[in-house]
Amino acid sequence: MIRMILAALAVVTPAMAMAQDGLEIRDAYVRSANPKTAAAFMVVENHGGTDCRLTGVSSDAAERVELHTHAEQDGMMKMQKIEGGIAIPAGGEHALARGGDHVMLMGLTKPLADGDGMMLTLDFGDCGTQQVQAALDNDRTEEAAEGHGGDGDHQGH
Ligand SMILES: [Cu+2]
Repeated sequence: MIRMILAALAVVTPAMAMAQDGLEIRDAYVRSANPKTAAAFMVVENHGGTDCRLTGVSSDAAERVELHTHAEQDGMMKMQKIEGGIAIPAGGEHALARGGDHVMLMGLTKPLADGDGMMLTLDFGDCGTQQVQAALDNDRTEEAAEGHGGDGDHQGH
């Protein structure tokens, strides 16, 4: 019996190790100000030697999932859809953070309560897909993304 369990573990482990190679998602969480929409934030790290691009996100938690960013239009910050995806350079990282890039979930299949989780599937094209669990946390402040000195940060001031 024990031998069978060990054999099963040996089969599963290599696949798990591979998933850790290259892209890593951390600090994923969701905010939702109303029962119909939510936004997800996270930091994507690329530990691999290949440039990757986040081309889309899917989730069972909403009817429509889009990549959005904030851009200034006529002196006002407005959300707009990102065309062409988000580049995650080899050895670099990109923060999806409040006031910037985010995953927009429209048409929530059910309203979210604090702590409710959802599964997001991130499509990185040739770099494969990554799944991440994100929970609703409307009280979260942006301290985890502090020191955002990346070059993905283009505020026009
Ligand atoms: Cu949005």
